[in-house]
Amino acid sequence: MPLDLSDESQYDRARLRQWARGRARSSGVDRRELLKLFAAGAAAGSLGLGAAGTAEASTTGAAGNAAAGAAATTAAVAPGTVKPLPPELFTLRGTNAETNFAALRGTGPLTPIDRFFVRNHTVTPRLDAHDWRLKVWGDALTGGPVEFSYDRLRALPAVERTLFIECAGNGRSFYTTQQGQQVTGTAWTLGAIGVAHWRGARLSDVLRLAGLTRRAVDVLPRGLDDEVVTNGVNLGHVRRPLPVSKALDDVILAYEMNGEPLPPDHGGPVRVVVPNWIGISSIKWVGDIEVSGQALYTPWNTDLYRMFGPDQPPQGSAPLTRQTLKSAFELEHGATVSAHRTRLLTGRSWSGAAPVRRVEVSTDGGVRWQRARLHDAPRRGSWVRWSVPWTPRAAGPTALLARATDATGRTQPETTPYNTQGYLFDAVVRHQVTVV
Ligand SMILES: Nc1nc2c(c(=O)[nH]1)N[C@H]1C(S)=C(S)[C@@H](COP(=O)(O)O)O[C@H]1N2
Ligand SMILES: [Mo]
Repeated sequence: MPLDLSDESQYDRARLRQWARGRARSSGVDRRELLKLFAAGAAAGSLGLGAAGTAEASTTGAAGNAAAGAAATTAAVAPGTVKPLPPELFTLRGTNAETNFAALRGTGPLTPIDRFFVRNHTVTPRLDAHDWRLKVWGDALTGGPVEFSYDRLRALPAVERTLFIECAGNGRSFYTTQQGQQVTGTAWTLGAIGVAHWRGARLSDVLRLAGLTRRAVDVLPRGLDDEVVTNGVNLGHVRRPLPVSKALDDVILAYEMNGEPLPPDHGGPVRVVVPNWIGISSIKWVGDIEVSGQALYTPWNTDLYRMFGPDQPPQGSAPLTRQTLKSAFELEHGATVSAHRTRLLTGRSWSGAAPVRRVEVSTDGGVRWQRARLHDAPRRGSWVRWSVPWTPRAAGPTALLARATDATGRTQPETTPYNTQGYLFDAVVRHQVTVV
């Protein structure tokens, strides 16, 4: 290997040098077009695709970004999903559907498919497993392309894991509502996460069968959903490179979710599942995987899914990888609760870094804290359910707060450092309720 790929910052610096010298390919998108997009974004005061842009930002024109709020134009965009999205279970945000946390109350550790959030850049494609092929190709293989049918993939040794998929922008709206900051992108509250039990083949097995060589640097899965067009520029199919180190470590090509064939909205017949990394890594409807001896660039690891802002390098942070630490109550925002009646407050906490170790809850706006009771054995990659009994006394508005600490020792902070696209929010959320 030319590089120590376990060192992500070294890896990224090497990529940036290649990019600057024009050696890295931008994989389908003309590099000058991409540079034009960056320039346009910078001129508009925010790097990256603006509110009318795409990816995390794409649907903001329709759903209203956090900054524009209710004043956003209401374009006629509705999620192009196959499954129904009833208002009790989901809040619609442009082409996306956010899980209502209150709808998880009483459900088990796995998110039922009927309430698992959907994040679509365009619309859910209908693909037939029998016609589906995965083509693995690229200059870091020993030979030409190798194809896998659905049956061939299912015949490989299967792995099963319970893992969350969480959008990098989950919690984004709180940059605005709690921190007073303007950010671009879909204004999620905390419901852009779901936990499922996945079954599939190891990506490492598929890559080895395809003739992976030691020259490999990047592995680029690409979706079969429509190409993404933003600001008149066609960005091509959704795709984001993985360093070969991660691709060989624990990545799954999943064909089952919660014991069912992978449903269309979640990438059926086959999607990538990248444990603990931001949702965009887990490419749905995967159709081909390029294995390259050079660093690869797409809009999803250059302009998007890096941190931009005053405290970041001009080209942005390194591409984002691991998810962060969060907690959410299984309760409507702005709920009304009765005084003098004891109720059980329930919620969930999770971390991309380590198992959750402790959850504390405050029912008085953050003055006093008590330990929540954990209902699951904490495991990395999943969440823990927790509860605390609460007897509200005084009538009036109050804020419920939940704060998790994970096994790295990290506790959710009071504020999250700003970045223009509102990624990786991890501060304690003030859940407003009214006692009557
Ligand atoms: N092909 C394809 N893969 C994709 C996407 C997409 O639009 N197209 N969205 C990504 C993003 S941003 C997220 S957060 C997750 C969402 O997965 P879900 O819709 O199953 O919840 O899928 C990722 N994979
Ligand atoms: Mo996402």
